[in-house]
Amino acid sequence: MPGSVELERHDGVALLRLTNPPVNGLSFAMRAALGDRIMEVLADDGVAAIVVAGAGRMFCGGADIREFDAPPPPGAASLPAVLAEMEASRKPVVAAIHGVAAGGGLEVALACHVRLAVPGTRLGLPEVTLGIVPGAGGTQRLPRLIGVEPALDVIVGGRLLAAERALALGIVDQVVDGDLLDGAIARARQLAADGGPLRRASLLEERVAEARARPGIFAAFRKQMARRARGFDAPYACVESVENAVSLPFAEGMAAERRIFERLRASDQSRAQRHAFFAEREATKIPDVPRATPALPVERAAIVGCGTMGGGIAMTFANAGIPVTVVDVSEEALDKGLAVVAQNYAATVAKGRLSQAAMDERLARIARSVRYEDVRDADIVVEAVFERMELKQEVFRRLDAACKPDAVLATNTSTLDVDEIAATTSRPESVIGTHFFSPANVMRLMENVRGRRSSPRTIATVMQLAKRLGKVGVLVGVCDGFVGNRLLAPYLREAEFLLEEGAPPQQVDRVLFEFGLPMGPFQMSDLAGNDVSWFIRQRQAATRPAHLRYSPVADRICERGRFGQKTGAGWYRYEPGSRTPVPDPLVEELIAGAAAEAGIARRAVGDDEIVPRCLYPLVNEGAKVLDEGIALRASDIDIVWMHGYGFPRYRGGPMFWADLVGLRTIYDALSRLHDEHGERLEPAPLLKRLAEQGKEFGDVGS
Ligand code: 3H9
Repeated sequence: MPGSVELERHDGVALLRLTNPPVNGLSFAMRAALGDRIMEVLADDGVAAIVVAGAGRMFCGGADIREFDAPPPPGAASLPAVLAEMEASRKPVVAAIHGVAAGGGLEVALACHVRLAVPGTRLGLPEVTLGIVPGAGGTQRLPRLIGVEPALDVIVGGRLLAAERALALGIVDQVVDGDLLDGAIARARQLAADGGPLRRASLLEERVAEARARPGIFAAFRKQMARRARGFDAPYACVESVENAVSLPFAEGMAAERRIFERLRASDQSRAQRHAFFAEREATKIPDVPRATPALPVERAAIVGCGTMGGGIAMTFANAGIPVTVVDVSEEALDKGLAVVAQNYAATVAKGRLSQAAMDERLARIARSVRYEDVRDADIVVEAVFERMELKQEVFRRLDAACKPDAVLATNTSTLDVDEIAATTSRPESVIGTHFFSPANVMRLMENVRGRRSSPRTIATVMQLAKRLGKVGVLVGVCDGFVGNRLLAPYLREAEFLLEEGAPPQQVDRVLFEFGLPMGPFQMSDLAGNDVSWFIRQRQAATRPAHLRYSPVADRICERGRFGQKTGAGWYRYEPGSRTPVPDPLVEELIAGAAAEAGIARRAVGDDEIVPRCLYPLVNEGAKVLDEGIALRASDIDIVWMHGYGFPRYRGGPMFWADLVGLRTIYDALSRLHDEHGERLEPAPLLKRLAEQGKEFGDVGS
């Protein structure tokens, strides 16, 4: 990314425009240009005041993240130093902000003396989401400007705030309704004419002095963020840096911020989180479905099936402002399903995260019907009935008859063959999978499954829809389990084998939780419901190769009606009304019995065996999925697992994590497991190839 700073003169006011499309990223070239321009206008007697603005769509999206993979080039302009010059200027400097001011972009604005923004602008310091701390004074100037606790919220939260919120907090001085540049130039000129003292954030001591008198605030904040920040380094580093703003003079706080920034920039966590950022954007690019492909504008939607998934998907549409009709076989089924929807909304209202008015509006967008004719106007219909092929095919036959000709017909199947479903319609080109994850109104992943005949228009429609629904859409191909559940299968399988070999469920769960997953495999199954996978296993039983090892423990648990939390027992026991898993001797007995039948000698399993044993086979499956073209790129698999299964973002998803571990290490370990356990753990050809060539999954296709 190059980058320049254009200079325009407006009768004594210098307008500096950050110019580096698409987001005016602060590349090294841009920082140097900004430094040069500041020096130029400060030395120019014809300039009495300065306005800093952004060209094109926004003010500035922050540092150019692509340059973070290497240390700064020798002699690179230091942004903090440039901003120090600018802030120290005796000529007033006004920031004219539109679009977005994020990260380094907001830090540029914080070093100006006055900040103006137009309505609709979003501002914030999202560095924490990239595994770093703000590195150009954000952690030192913001607490001085708005107070320590609000600054912690902004910096550790990492979200972009609306201009009005930023005004209320004191981040911007004014939200301008008229022409931004005219307003900013007039304000700058006025400030120069007044000749009064300029407000420099670095010199504001009142807020930090006040915080110094309340030393407990940082410990309290750390405690409050602990659950959300588990495993992440950056949120803690952000708190440390803000704490420095309180305990150190400005210059020392700045020096410490830089050291922390550099340490984190070079860390694996930050590399992983930057990978996640770009992976999310890559996932929207489909080589044979270019951006310009016409998509069907979705103005009305329909859902078939009002169970947990159907209700959650209906909420997703309603939340995005799209009217939706839910169809089910009976009024009773609709009553039951929609009562759950209403309860979910009410719980959000009770937590203060949604207003009653907004809840009413959303509920009003959800219509109900027992007649397929009522989906006639829908631009997209999402089928979310029970996971059985004949049932889904019947639904699609009826949809084919009822829907308007250009409607997209989507199935929420998590494992079934989309092509077989499409084949029952007269319009397979309009059929596609949209696999939502439970709870559908919360989980961000939408695994869009492209059938053999899905048309570019159908694909473009669901990919654009994902964005509109606030989801991350990933396009995958048809196979059993698609990307997400296909990789889940070997992970769960090896976890269950480890039980037979001697590890109790709570040990496996603990180690994988400590790795960073939201919960281990057995707690996850108990939460999701063990009956779902039991049903799938029954379907697969006929085709399961008889010579491969199979653990019957999960089936035996289900045979006893232990479907998980919802039945009060599964892999664990649950006290009534509690979600806390309690180890159950009965499960231990079932495991020991199965091991004895299979002649498996039980032993103490080391904690250090568990991650390789469960996750290397998952990565191996990922290599197969990639090789088969089911996933377009390794980073798409990462997205599926980060957003669908909670794979920790600070590890960048399973494939990026594998690259960090080293494919040679994984290949060698799998080869040993293959020798010990047989064919199911044979390293995938792609993994072997990459390991031998010293390459990474990230190199595939690039
Ligand atoms: C920082 O500032 C450190 C400082 O504290 C210290 C410095 C010393 N760099 O998201 P979009 C690309 S750290 C490089 O679709 P939108 C993006 O990959 C930075 N590239 O647009 C995409 O490329 P492509 C802190 C970037 O309008 C294209 O631009 N800042 C950067 O939906 C369009 O992106 C952040 O964390 C970047 N900084 O949203 C903000 N940003 O077309 C990160 C974007 O090839 N950025 N690209 O796929 C964002 O959150 C959004 O991009 C933004 C615009 C809200 C700005």
